[in-house]
Amino acid sequence: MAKLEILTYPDSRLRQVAKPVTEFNDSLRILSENMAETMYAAPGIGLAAVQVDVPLRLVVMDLSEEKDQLKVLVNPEIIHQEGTVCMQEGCLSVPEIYADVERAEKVTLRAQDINGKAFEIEADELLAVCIQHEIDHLNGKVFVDYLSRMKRDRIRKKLLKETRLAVA
Ligand code: GNR
Ligand code: NI
Repeated sequence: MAKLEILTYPDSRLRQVAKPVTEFNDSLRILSENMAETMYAAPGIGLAAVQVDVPLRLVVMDLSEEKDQLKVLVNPEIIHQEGTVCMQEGCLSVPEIYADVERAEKVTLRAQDINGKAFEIEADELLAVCIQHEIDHLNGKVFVDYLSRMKRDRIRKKLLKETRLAVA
């Protein structure tokens, strides 16, 4: 297993629109294992392949307390949604920034597992929010896109400055 580098906003590679996974092979398995290791180490509750610069429709997630319930979502799609909620979100690609975002309250997700077998999940609360947050990443979208231009600009400048300091 290997830990992967997580891209930081405003890296333009976070804007990649991920392509559907068509081959359920060992390289997909290895990628999902490495993404899980990266997510657990961060630590985070979800990670989309676009965040590690792999433009494929692949997400790992684990919202369990014990961190022993990994979900691998391949080609995830929301097939039903209802209601609205506002929840404070964070993102491993936007370190140490938290802001309220409005999302659907309940979603039905259709996805494939690591072997290509289709399944559905009905989700609410944090799981529903996390699913929408991860699918946004697969479409090149980051949660700060929902904030005002002023807030987004402030976040962009802060993170650019931190990245420059890290490189120097
Ligand atoms: O670890 C994460 N926590 C989180 C909290 C509230 C709403 C969404 C998230 S997802 C985030 C990990 C991440 O950046 N996934 O893309
Ligand atoms: Ni994120």
